[in-house]
This record gives sequence, structure tokens and C-alpha cells, in this order.
Amino acid sequence: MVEPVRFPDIELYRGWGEPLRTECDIRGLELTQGALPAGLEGTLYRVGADRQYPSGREDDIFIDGEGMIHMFRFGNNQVDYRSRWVQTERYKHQKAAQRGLFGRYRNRYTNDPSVAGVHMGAGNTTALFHAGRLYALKEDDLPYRMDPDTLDTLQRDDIDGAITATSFTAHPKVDPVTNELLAFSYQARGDATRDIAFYVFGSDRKLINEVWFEMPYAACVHDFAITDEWAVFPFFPLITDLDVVKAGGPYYQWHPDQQVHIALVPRYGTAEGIRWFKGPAASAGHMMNAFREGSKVHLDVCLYEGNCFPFFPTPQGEVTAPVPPFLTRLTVDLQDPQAGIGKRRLFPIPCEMPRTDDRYQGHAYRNGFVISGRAPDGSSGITRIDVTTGVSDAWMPGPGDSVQEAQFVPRNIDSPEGDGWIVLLVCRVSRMRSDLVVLDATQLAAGPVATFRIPVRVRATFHGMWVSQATLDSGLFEARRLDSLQRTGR
Ligand code: V55
Ligand code: FE
Repeated sequence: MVEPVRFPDIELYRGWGEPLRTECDIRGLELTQGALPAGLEGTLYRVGADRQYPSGREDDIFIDGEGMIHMFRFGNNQVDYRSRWVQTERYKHQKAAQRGLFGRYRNRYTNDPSVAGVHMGAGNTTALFHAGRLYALKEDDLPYRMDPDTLDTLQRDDIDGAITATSFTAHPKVDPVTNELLAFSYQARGDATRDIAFYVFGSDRKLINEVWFEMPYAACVHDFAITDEWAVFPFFPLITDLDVVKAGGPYYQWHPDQQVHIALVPRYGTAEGIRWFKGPAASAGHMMNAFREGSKVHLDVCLYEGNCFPFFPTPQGEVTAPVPPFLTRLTVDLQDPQAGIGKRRLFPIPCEMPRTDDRYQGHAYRNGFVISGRAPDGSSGITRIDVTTGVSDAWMPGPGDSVQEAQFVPRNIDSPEGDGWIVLLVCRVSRMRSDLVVLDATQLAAGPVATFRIPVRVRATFHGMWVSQATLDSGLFEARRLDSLQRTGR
């Protein structure tokens, strides 16, 4: 006999956050408004966390929980929806035991003794498509390779033996010009280690470069950015203390007395070529983009002037007050490293989950797409920000409703930057179900050009990726013509 399944009565699991625990298959979502634009053919993959079984604790946090991968396949004038658990080692052990076996977020010392040594990755953060393969990612473990059509879990995957680090970021970048995959591992030799392993894979998945270096402290390195010459690593003082973890404490602690460090790592060079910059404490989860301008490198991030994760306290146990994230340009100058890290706010309204027209990742760009306008009633919408002027255009789905991270899809491979569609999951919170909407990215305020009714709740997804039908077929992202870009890398 096993225990009945009971989730704790905590805010995280109320309302929209109620564990869903369901795999879905819907052929032909109902079109309730507008029409699917011609030529919008491909698959939107999204990944989020759900809860397979209760952890038996009251301190669960929203970034934990088993991965659920979602697929919206656009083609033949219809959209099909499918979702599947990411069948990680963690998932399989819990399935066999018919109960939760993993304790506090990333704290292996709070797990059931029966899963000692089991890999803990939940595969809950994003989907990556590269060189014909689909993966579900969580930053504390290796990728899980998924079948791009069925969403069956294939294997825990070290990319043909290339990844010798213990983990792989959930924010890799696919270079839009070269089809290279740029990624890294942090705490790359295990919990609380200061090692970073930076990897560049070619369009054929072969390892091109690998750079190991040490960060100043054992930080949480959730995201990074790229330019044509550099990998840009920000280190924010959310730090792992192994003794605290061993005692069952939080995986990270916020250290306001420590500095932010930025490392520029040469994409095709070695650790000797790394350049370092420093500034006062702040934090961020997510980068929008980075690019070079003369001797300067700009890094656009949703910056918190304090602790971005208030559920990780200070070493003294203080819970910091929440602070809002603002889109901020951090600038470093290779000719003047002593100047530290310059800071300029790009937009006056708090925003998160920044995305771009990904054909411009690593290059000078104008269009950012963010979730913003989080009102006291929990509602939010999608905003396009022209980062060169601060001019914006926004759409809100309605009182109490909210949106998930936006996905930009170019109208065609050579259309100008920002000319295309936004594909967006809308949480119809009062109706406890979702919509999938398509907006014209150049006129968001005009509202959706197509709305598909999803009769169930797509509970929460963090990140995802659009893979056009041509890319699904060829394995490669189509390189656009680079008339306006001077590529000065290799
Ligand atoms: C983040 C998200 C995570 C995680 C660590 O947004 C940091 C930041 C979705 O999982 O494990
Ligand atoms: Fe993230």
C-alpha cells in the first residue's frame, strides 16, 4: 500500500497553480477568432514544471517540479496540441514508487534515501532544437533528448559524449548565422563548485570549442548571452554554500555585499583570452540580447536592483523584499575595464521573460518582446519595446488574464527585423483554461489575428522555441541574408 496523494495547501498550488498532472492530445484546436496566417507552418515547443507527486514539503518553489513539454504544431491550416511528461530519472523513480522522492529544490540531502545517486534534473525549463534533435533542459543536469514528433523521452544525452560537465544550461543560444550551438555548464564539477564549462557545437553537432574557467563564487548562472566574438557571462551573488545545503538549507543565498562580475569569454579562444568587469550587487534571471559596438559590449537584461529570487534568503536568514525587474543595458568597455559596468535603463515599466527576433541574437537590434504590466489582479500582457527609442506597443488579454513568454516568428526568412508574428499562450485565469493567440508583431495593440481555444489549462511554461517546418525537415535554422550586418568573427 502507498500513501494517498495530497498536495500541501500553499499559494503555489492554488488557482492557476493547481497541479495539472495530465498529458494532453488535441487534434485541431478550435479557432474562435480570426484566421491562421498563411505560411505560419512549424512547431512551437514549450516547457514548464508541473508536479508528478507532492514533495512532502511546504517550501516548494515555482522553478521546481517535473518537466512537462508542450507542442503546438501549425500546419495545413490547423493547430494540434500535445503535452508529455519529460521522463527523467527523477520522474521514473517516482512513478515506480508512486510518491514524491525528491525534497527541497536541488538539495540532494533532502531526498529519499532510495534515490541517492539518481540524477536530479527535472527537465522543466526549456526546449532546444539543434542539428535535427530536440531536448528538454534543466540547468542542474544533462539534456533529455525527446522525439520531436511524439514527445517521447529518448535518453539523458551528453551530445555524443561531448559534455563531460555535470550539467547543461537551460538558456543555450543557437547562432542565427552559423547554426552553432553555444552553451555552458555552471557548478560544472558538482554542487557548489566554481567551474564553468563553455561549449560551442557546430551545425553538425560536433564540438568546436570548449573553455573551462572559474567564476568568482559558486553562483546561480541561469542565462548568458552571445555576440559574434564573445560569450557574455554575468555572475550575480546568489551563491551556493555546500555546508548550508548539506544541513538541508536553501540551494542559494543572496549576498548583497558581493559584487556582480561579467566575464567576456572568446567564442573561439581559450581561458587566457577572458576579460573581467565588476560592479555593485544586483541580479537577473534573463538576458534579452548582447552585441558589440566598437570596443564596447552591451548586455540587455531584466535587472533587479537586489535579489531576483526572494525565496532564497541571505546567509543571516533575512528574506529580502521583492524588487521589480527593469530592462537595463549593462555596458563594458574592453579599452577601459576599470570603468566597471555601465548601467542604463531602457524602459520605465517593469518587465520579464525578454525575447527577440532571434535572427538578431548577438547583433545590434531594435525589437524586444517582454511580459509586462503585471497588475495587482495578476493580469499581464505582451509588450514590444524598441530598445533604440523606448517606444512601445502592447496588448493585454483582459482583466485577471495573463500571458506566458512570447515567441517571435519571422514572416519569412528575409523579412526585416521584427516583421512577423507573436505566438503566445494566454492564461484565461477566470475560466481556468488557456488560449493560443497569434498577433502581428508590428501591431500588437490591434489584438490577435487568430485565437485558438485550448479547453484545458496550460499550467505554466517558462521557455520554448519555434521550429519552422523547413527547420524540422532539414535540421538547420535558415540563415537569412546579412546585408546590414558586418560579421567580423572568424
Ligand atoms: C531559474 C529558473 C529555473 C531554475 C533556476 O528563472 C533559475 C530562473 C525554471 O527553473 O532552476
Ligand atoms: Fe529562464
